[in-house]
Amino acid sequence: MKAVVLAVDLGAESGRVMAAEIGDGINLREMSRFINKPIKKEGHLRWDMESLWRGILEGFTVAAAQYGDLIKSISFDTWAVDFALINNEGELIEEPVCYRDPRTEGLVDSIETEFGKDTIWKHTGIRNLPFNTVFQLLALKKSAPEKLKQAESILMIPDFLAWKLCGVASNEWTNASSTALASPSGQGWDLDLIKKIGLGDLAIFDKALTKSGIELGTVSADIAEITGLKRDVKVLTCASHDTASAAALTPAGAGQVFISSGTWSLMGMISEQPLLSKEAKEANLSNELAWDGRSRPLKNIMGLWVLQNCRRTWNEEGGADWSYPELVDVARSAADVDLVLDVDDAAFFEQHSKENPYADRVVKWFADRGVQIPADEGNISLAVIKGLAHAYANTLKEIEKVSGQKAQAVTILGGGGRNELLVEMTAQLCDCPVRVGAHEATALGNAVIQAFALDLIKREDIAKL
Ligand code: LFR
Repeated sequence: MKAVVLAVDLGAESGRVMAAEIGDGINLREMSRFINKPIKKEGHLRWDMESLWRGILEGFTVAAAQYGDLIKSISFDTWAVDFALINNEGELIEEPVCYRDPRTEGLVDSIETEFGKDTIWKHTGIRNLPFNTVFQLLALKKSAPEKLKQAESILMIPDFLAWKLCGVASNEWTNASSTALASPSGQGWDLDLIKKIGLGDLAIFDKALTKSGIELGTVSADIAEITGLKRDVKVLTCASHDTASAAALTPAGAGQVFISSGTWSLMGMISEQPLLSKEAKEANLSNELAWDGRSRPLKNIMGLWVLQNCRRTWNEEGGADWSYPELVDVARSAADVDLVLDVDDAAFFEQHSKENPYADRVVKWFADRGVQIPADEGNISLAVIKGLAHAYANTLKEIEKVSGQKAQAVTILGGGGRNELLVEMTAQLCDCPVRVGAHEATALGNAVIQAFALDLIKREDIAKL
């Protein structure tokens, strides 16, 4: 083993600190794993940053005890679009709000009416998804403009965690590209757009963006003391948007389509240029940035979120204890129906709640279309998994059309690859080979970019992992 890098990888359901042992290949070992559960606080659904930070420090402590001097660097990747605002005293202005909070309701319509339907797309290559940072900032401007005025930095969640670890405030470019406020080719914040939509008087956009694989600083004295990490451990940027870290593992070559399948399913490709045609816009593709500055056109599909929340209905309300493999087993023996569940229906965006139980929404979706499905775990799970596989196959057709390229293969990266029924159904529906890539793709991509930045692996080896 030549060295160890620590990949902190937070997803919407759980977070983990992984130690990546770098030798001839890369081995990931879990140092800590913790639940991520947003909490309702001061009127909004917020990420519980304190409890996440505790889980992260626990992982650092375990890793420091196990690997000592071998640890060379740390980097963070998380979901995108959410942010922390920091004032000029270096304080957090408020706990970051979760993108599933309904605060942006109605804002897409009002921005489209005032500035035209395609303004944001034309500037950024990003589609108008209501949870995007741009709409969250506009919501905050309406409800608490003083908070925005006080802010000196906007830090996306991984930027914020890196800042807590080394004191350096930066805006890593893959995550910045998800805000719908930056140019699609990595040149930085789009100040014309920012001015046009009324956010131009803010101090938060005066920093240049930071590339992936750059050294920000080293671990602070306080954290070194608490965890046992050495002071000279570097804090690096990886592709801090989790999907961009996973997409770094897309096999090289033309026609390679990835699905980063976790809470969301992000289906897309790596492209030399952003895809900005009318067809790309109509297919609702967003041109986010890849770690190396190329483009990462992709589509958001609601993903395993739907199954995760059905499971919450059964486990939290019904007192059951279903695991995902058990749900796949009962789905296999359920009766099939002809109608395909639209997993992207807006009814499925908000998380499960006692008042609006999630599994019931699936049954209702069918009932609204004249089909009664049995309201048991097997039938509902089957409907969800089948609906997701159909969403993948339909999106593949759109990607092929927009890119003008026949897909050579689809690689399912992330936890979704463990769901054998989903993989089988996807393979049946897609007109090209479907393969399963790394299950821990977001953490692995994070580690690989660190290893590349430290000169421990070659660029051409990244796509082979
Ligand atoms: C996946 C992901 C998606 C992004 C969504 C919200 O974890 O990062 O790429 O659209 O979360 O941030």
